[in-house]
Amino acid sequence: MDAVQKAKSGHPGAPMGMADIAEVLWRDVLKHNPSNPNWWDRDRFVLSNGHASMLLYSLLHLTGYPLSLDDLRNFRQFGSKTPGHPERDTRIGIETTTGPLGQGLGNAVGMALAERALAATYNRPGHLVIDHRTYAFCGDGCLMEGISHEVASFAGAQRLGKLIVIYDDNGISIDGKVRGWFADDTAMRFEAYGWHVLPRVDGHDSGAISAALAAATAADGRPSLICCQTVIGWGAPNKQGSASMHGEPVGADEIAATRANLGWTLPPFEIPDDIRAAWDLRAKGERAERQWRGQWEAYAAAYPELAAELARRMSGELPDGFARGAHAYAARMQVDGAALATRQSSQGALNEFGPGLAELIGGSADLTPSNGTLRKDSVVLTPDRPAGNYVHFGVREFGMSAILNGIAAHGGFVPYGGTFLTFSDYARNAVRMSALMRLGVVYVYTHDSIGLGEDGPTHQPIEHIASLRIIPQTDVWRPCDAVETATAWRVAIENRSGPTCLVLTRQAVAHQARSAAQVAAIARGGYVLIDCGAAPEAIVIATGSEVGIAAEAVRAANARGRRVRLVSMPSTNTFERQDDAYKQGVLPDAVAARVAVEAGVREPWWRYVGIKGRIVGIDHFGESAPAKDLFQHYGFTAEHVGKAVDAVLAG
Ligand SMILES: Cc1ncc(C[n+]2csc(CCOP(=O)(O)OP(=O)(O)O)c2C)c(N)n1
Ligand SMILES: [Mg+2]
Repeated sequence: MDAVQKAKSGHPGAPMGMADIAEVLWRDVLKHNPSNPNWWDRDRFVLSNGHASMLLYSLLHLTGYPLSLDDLRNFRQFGSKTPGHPERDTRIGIETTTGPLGQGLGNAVGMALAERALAATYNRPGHLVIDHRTYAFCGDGCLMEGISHEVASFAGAQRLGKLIVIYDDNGISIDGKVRGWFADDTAMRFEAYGWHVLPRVDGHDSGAISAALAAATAADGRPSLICCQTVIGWGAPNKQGSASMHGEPVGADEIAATRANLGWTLPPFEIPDDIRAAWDLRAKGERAERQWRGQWEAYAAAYPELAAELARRMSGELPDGFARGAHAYAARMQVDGAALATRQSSQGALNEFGPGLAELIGGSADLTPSNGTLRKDSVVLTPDRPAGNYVHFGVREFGMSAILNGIAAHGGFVPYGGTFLTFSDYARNAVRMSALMRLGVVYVYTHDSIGLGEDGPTHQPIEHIASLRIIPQTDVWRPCDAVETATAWRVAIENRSGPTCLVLTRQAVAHQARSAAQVAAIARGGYVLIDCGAAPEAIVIATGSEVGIAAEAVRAANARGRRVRLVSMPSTNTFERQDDAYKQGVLPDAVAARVAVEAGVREPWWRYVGIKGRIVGIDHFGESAPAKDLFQHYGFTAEHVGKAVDAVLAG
């Protein structure tokens, strides 16, 4: 209340309304060590209703995490550790970034899935080195969001028994009393998903909350939903229960009235010693972790190899030799010279890398055969096979992506998930959250252009590649053959600080000849694929399935005595990070005659071709027809690219 007032912005209502619940959960139930927020076997806590951030910050401060009173005073200020919505920072106990309502629930489902998979893989009889729960708070908003259906339905089917969600059932959202727009029977809804539901718990009665949490933690393999009836802004005598408590400072008069009502006589940001002592959980947390360390040492002595692998995975290090093996694989693909669809090459790379990467967990949103996401070493993860490494996410692109974020945030995994590129925007905000949190999630997006053919414009991405490229801290790769695909997968797996989108074809593509140096240059995002001996007169830049077409055009022009260079540019984001000398070496300023070729909107390419350049792209929707006919009709042919080259050469 005081921090929101000081910031003159924020959301006091949910923190005040959920304070009684939080007190019981954080002080009595949650297994955590404020002195070591990164202890692997801590319970995970997700504040899905992220607007209640001040509740989380208060809990972290009071229980002894490195978050000071000054940090609380600096709520919502530039550079503070207490931004408007919680931003993932495991040094201070914030497990995931929340605020976009509903996604926190998806993250929590991913964390619970990750915990169960690790426990099933590494625990041994008498050695429960992975044994924690995932708790999430959510509000009406989270449960109105469609994604809550996706992930709750999935969690029910997966029987994620160590997931406990606490619903802040206060009947209020921003527009007022929710009854007019949210009249679900939430308890029945979650029962229908196969959850263990504890309905109508008084969220201001510590005994009732305690009993509900005890029942939830004792549950029988079903995830639990505790529906807590609360009053938003609890304690503010004139404003509690009203929507005005949601997102406005309480106001000086009402704050004074609240102090009087609660019998709180101290000024803002003053915490009496006895209360501080009662909340300080450092000693308790250290004891809990110490006990766990004892178990860990016994485990490591009994199972040294398992312990080493688990420790490596939790540290985020890839196995020794991964890079070496992956480079050798790309070299082998160069020699093989197979002309496959890049989605098939992607599956080949997964088959190659999977067996040596215990952390590689993946799946698809019900497009497994199309996405090529299943590997030779895949074992389908089910409640009966919880140590599996392949997840059927069902037709839930957004849910899948938020779950992948949760798996990545939990630690111990390199997660990937597939769908058609055109449905990436069903999931888009979760991709954005991967980027914002710098989570190394790999998105496998197949059927990447009108080249998918007969399924027609609903399924043919046009603007998607461009729109993914502009998400900050996100790498998009659109490889042109098996060699570029192998490299793209390697760098995606190596990239543990942001998402990678692999954009792959449905249809077969040509194999490109390369020297060893060219194979090595792929990882720079853009490189000279075909050169012309002397200084080029023109440069063609192409990606993915259009590289083969552009190569034909460039070869034809050079055979006629022109000097045209072909640059393959599988990842513009990666190319942009190269030093100027490298970029100039590939795309010298002196060569202004340029053509770009990509079966997507032309927008991203102006920066590379300049206003006098030409772009062979597609700025309108496609049509249902065989891919060959569409490519012909819309100008993705060597002949048409050749004409564009002639045009730029003619100035
Ligand atoms: C995806 C998304 N849409 C909209 C918002 C804006 N928003 C923030 S809180 C909120 C209402 C939430 O209601 P509820 O969860 O009941 O929170 P309470 O008012 O009870 O704290 C809305 C619409 C958001 N944060 N995320
Ligand atoms: Mg509400």
